[in-house]
Amino acid sequence: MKNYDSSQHVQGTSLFLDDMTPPEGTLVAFVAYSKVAHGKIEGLYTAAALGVKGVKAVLTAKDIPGENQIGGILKDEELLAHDKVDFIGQPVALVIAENKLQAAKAARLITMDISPLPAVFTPREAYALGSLIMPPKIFSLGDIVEGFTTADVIVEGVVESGGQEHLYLETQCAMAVPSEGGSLKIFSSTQGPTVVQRVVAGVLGMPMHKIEVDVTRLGGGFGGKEDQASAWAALAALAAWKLKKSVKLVLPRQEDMRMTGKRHPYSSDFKIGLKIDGTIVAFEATYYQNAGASADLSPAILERTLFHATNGYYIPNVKATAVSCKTNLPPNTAFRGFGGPQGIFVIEAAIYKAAEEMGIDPLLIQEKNLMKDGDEFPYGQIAEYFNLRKTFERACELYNLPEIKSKVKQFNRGQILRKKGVAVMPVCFGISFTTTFLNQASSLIHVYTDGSVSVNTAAIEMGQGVNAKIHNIVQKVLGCHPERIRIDTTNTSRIANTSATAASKGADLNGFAAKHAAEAIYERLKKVAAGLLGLAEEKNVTIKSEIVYNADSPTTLTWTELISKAYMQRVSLSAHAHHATPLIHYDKVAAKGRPFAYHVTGTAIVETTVDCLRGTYKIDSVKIVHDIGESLHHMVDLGQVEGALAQGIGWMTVEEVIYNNQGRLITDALSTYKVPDIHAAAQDVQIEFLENAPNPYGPLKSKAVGEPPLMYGIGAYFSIMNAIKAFRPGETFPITAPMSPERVLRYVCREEFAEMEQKELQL
Ligand code: MTE
Ligand code: LUZ
Ligand code: MOS
Repeated sequence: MKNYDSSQHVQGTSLFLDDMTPPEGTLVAFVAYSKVAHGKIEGLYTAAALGVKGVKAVLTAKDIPGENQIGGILKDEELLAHDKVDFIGQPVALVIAENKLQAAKAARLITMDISPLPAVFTPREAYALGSLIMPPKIFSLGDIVEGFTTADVIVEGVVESGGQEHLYLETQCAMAVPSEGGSLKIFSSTQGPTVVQRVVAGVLGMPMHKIEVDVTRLGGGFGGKEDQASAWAALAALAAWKLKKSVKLVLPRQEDMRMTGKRHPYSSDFKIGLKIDGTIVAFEATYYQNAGASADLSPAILERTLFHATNGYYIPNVKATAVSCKTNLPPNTAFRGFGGPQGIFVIEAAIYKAAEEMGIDPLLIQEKNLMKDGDEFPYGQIAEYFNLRKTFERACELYNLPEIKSKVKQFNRGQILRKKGVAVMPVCFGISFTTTFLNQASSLIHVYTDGSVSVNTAAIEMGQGVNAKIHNIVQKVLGCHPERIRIDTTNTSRIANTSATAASKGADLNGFAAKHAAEAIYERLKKVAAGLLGLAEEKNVTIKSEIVYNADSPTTLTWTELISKAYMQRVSLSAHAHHATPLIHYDKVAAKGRPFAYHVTGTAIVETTVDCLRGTYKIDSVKIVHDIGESLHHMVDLGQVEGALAQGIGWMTVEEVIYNNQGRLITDALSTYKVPDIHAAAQDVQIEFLENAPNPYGPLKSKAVGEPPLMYGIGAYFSIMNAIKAFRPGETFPITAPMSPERVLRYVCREEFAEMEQKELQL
């Protein structure tokens, strides 16, 4: 079984929040939300809802005892709108009833008088109106003006990338259980238990120590629950506090899709300058981020876009400007890659367009400019244990790129209506929270007198296998049998001040913390064992498979005896440890430093076939060489690379978040929002982990895995584009993602569509 909890999952015995048996008399909450994208609330009518059988209360902003505020980076987001609404789906009132049906019915009966205000939905419109989340941020290296004067070729263009729905299988949910003295225990489907604790404490005007947040596991988060789980927990908590009853809130799928933010759509301008030999001498880009109605994590996401403006290429002169634009849409939020994919898509598009202009293969430009160890990023960090070029060369050799390309050419010569494309996608992703202080974690380990072990950390299990990894680490250190070790729920009373499980740092940070705690206990056990064995010192004592060894010879002392003796000798069998990523620092004003512990790199080769009559396509194969350091768990890491790849292909090719001109989400169900299914997935996925690449900055020499492989999906975009260009030689196309079948059809049948549009206009 690949995961720590796989066998429970397949037996259906794993507990997700909505499966837990709620305390007797638990009430159910439903949210009433704005149907207008921007406007002033003139009236809010709740009488009809209160008349529904079983309804206990309807709560509004007026009922909040503390601050009506859930913003993290900026305090700009109300829990319940009090006089103005800023997007369709914004919570305005909360209905609490005995059961779901009553609550849902009552929520529908709440009506609002809202006088509309002008609304804006695209980032460039918002920018023109001066509607910004914060002032623009600029990154620069070298001299951009001077850089362009040395270029032989200069290409400019526009790149559009779309949003993406997280579509975690478990929708947003929380349950609040009141306890003694006004304190509350909150069960929440959150990646950030401390975020929830802080927000709930703020909303209720209580100290954080009265709020205990507990998380068993998530049915997926993908960033959507890094900052956006707190509203639902705070609403459940508000109701529980008010009514002195347990309250559960589970968003139905459609409401989750309507009310929560997604990956940020970006609209970007680029200008790239190159020497005739393909050397990039200057790169300039401006990113307009569609932040939605409040800041959420947008400023940090924007910053990560800047960090990834040059992907893994060395460019001596760079100017990257990023603008977070405030629009009347749900606040967009963290999504696997956190702004990195949006930045990487732009530089890859610039390289693609430059290659088109120069009449060469983009591969030549990519290859020419790949960074190597010792090169400097625009933000001042030096590449170390980088391996990007190694993965690139290895991928080209292992998968025989020249042969792949010649087969594609041959196929295209022999076919009229079907064309193949191939693209190479190098990826470089910085590992650490760019907000330096978040790079800390702690762990609390108890060994009980029977020899069983309980491990607590800040890590949230959301399917990514962080528990399996931490389990492996602790087992390796302690030397007991794996079955003895239990990873406990993530709980703010046991582990305080947690950073969200995000930025791919879950296993890194918590793995290190757990390792430190386990080592502290192990050192004490060695001392006890040395005493029991009559050895002068504990230096040569080890524990392997529950047997105590002296030097390399087994003794008769076993794990359970040792634990029991240690307890009798009054030696502590518990340890708490803290880990803070060493060496990292970042000066936000100078925009220089060493923000990342290290980088994850890799290269994918993506082959696709386009049906040029129908606009449909297939991802034939994705062949990857990926740097994982020394893997903490081979199966889990393979699963992460495959999953991230599927999600990246989805973002780039099939998934399309569409709002109408009133700001209403029209892709608010699985019938209208297409996610990659088995047909969209690559038919052949091959993954090799780079060999002999120990990473001294990761636990047990590993590298983080969660987010970086998503960006291999960008290769699918350019691969399909290449197939289209084989059908329409000599033509160029705008770079707009997703490359949906509809868009492919428009590209391959350009004249036909132009004609139809002309006819429609005449009608
Ligand atoms: N894998 C699964 N199955 N479910 C998820 O929700 N989230 C991704 C990634 N892989 C996710 C996942 C995201 S956005 C991140 S940041 C990392 O997992 C977080 O976990 P880690 O830091 O432990 O890798
Ligand atoms: N969250 C965050 C993240 O707060 N800072 C980050 O740098 C980050 N990176 C990726 C995903 N979540
Ligand atoms: Mo992941 S976007 O860092 O939760």
